[in-house]
Amino acid sequence: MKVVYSAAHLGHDITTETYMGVPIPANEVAERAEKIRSTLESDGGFQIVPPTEHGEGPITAVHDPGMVRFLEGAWSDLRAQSIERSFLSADTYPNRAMFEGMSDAAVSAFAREPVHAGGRAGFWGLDSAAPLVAGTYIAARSAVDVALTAMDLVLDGAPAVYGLCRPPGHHAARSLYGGYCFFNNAAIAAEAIIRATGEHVAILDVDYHHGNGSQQIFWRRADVRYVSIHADPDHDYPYFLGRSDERGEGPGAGENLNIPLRPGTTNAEYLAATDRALEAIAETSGSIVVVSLGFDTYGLDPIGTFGLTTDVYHEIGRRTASLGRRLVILQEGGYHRPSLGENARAWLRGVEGRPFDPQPAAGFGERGVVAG
Ligand code: SP5
Ligand code: ZN
Repeated sequence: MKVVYSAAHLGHDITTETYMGVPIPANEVAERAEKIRSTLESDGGFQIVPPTEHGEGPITAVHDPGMVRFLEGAWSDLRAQSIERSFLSADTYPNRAMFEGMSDAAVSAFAREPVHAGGRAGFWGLDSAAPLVAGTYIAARSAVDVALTAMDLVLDGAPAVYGLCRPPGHHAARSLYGGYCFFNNAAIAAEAIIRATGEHVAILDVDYHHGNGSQQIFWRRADVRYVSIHADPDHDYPYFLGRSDERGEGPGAGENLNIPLRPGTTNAEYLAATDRALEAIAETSGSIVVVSLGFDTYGLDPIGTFGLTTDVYHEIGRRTASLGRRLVILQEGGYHRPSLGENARAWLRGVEGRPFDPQPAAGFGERGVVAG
């Protein structure tokens, strides 16, 4: 299988994020993608290829151009405003209650994009966990090129291609970045597939978190089915979306399927949810599925609560391929760095129908289960 990878992700290396107001060591770090790349290289069955440039057009097909301009210019604007920071995170978010009682017209007149960098980050940002550094925009652009190059290879006939996207994308909505995500790589690829083929597209999101951005972007769309298995938002980020009664609206009614799962979800429970998700995708007419692939469902993940093991990723990959559709597989989250490479290798070998071949040297095999 071809693996699309760009070293430009290295420019977005983060040391700190904020969790409930407290600075903690960052989870979404450059080492993640390097670990996956080196493990896939050692396997010998994967061919690493660079992305080609696709420009801004496919990005503004799903994102607000104002947000693209903010992300492009934020770092130099910070410097121009003589604000010395090692990273940019929001200072103030426009909580909807700030405008309570005001008419829609008044809100759109007053809730303009602020001038100050801290306010601009709050205007376009979802949370304080996606700090921006000097190389963030270039890295985020490269992740989109990785996704679109994987898509090109699939449109050219490959049955499955893996795009090692970093930063990830599925929390980024049309006019919103956050949750470690800047551009929604999977949504951009799905939209580009529709424009190239005219076919319906399905997105299978198996990251631990609900992909609120992908859901929002395609909420009213009849030509995209978004199916997500994730931690119940009563227990985890992104807290405000991801419930099973969110089914899409208008032409998109019924095209959104959320399968929230409890903390402590086991392999067996997850596989049952996978079968439900795949059944919902099998009902659709398209020939290509975009996979938002996360390994934060792993038993040892530092921010997840599920108990999945490496062997089950092989089985999920195998079942996903048994749909008989071509797959554009894009990396989202997954933060237990020692196991990331093995988990990716297992998933992708499952897709290819190659046997699960655990590497004991990695130290994390099929027993990576932790309690609670
Ligand atoms: C792409 C992706 O996986 N984004 C995830 C963003 C999650 N950000 C909030 C993390 C909240 C962590 N909560 C658990 C803390 C355990 N100490
Ligand atoms: Zn996640």
